[in-house]
Amino acid sequence: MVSLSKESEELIREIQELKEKKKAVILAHNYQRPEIFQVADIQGDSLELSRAAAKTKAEIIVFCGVRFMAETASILSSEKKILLPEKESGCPLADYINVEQVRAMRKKYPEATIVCYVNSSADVKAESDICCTSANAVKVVNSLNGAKQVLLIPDKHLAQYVAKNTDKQMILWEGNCPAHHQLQREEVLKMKAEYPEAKFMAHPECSPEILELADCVTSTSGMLRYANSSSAKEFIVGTEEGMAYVLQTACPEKKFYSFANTMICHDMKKITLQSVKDALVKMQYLVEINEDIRKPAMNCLSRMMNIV
Ligand code: CIZ
Repeated sequence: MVSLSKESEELIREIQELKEKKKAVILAHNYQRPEIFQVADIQGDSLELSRAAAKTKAEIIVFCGVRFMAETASILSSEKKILLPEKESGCPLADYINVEQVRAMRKKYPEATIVCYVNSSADVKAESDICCTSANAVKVVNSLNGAKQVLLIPDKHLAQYVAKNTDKQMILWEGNCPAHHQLQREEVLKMKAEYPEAKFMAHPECSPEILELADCVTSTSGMLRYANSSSAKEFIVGTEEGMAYVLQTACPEKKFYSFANTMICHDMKKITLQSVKDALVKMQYLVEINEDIRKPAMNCLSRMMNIV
């Protein structure tokens, strides 16, 4: 479906050869550029990819995603070499909170259980009690028997969404994903007017005003399941624009409309075929987590993985 230049085709061939020679695997997040999927062994959301990283026998993993995702893979598989093709591929949402701020919040709310969204740095995970993803946030919070107060960091909108689906008292943190946060109600209403038969799927990182317009609020993996099982033929995709390509490939007989001008994660798009090739040739950029952070961060992730 994706049309490739001669140069891209050549890069794809070279990457396939390098991958085989070095016995590496390439993991690609759902928000990557379409041409990256041509070289990926596994594609999915951050949790699916980290699980795959922990399972693979390969010693080298090229993680086509953003830094916190490669860090999560490294926490779960410290014996493997995890390479992030672009050093500067970060996450503005993860940058909303640091370790000192988590410690200050723990002092302020000593009774609260701290749940950190997977979109957070390794050292923030190490300071938190349990992790969650957009696919399991409600389930994780509701599993916290005895916890009356829950501080969910760093995404305010995800915490607001969970608050609607739990009887626990949620404490919010002022963080957001710019690609989801900037979607405006008017843009959604315009799209709905243009495609009146379409179901609107929205990611829980969108604001409450957007979520109240949605037919389905879910993660990227949830969107794939919803689109696959729904009898609807058209869908408006309320998450990073790259997801429309993933959905279109999975359901070629249906139609998907994205907010291509608004919902772009520029950090995800930093990764190119050239940077993937360079990663394999130069073995760059190695993501390693110090043991004193890795162990508590691993506990935070394991607690989540034992629930879901
Ligand atoms: O957890 C992920 O991969 C993210 C950031 C989004 C999603 O819903 O898959």
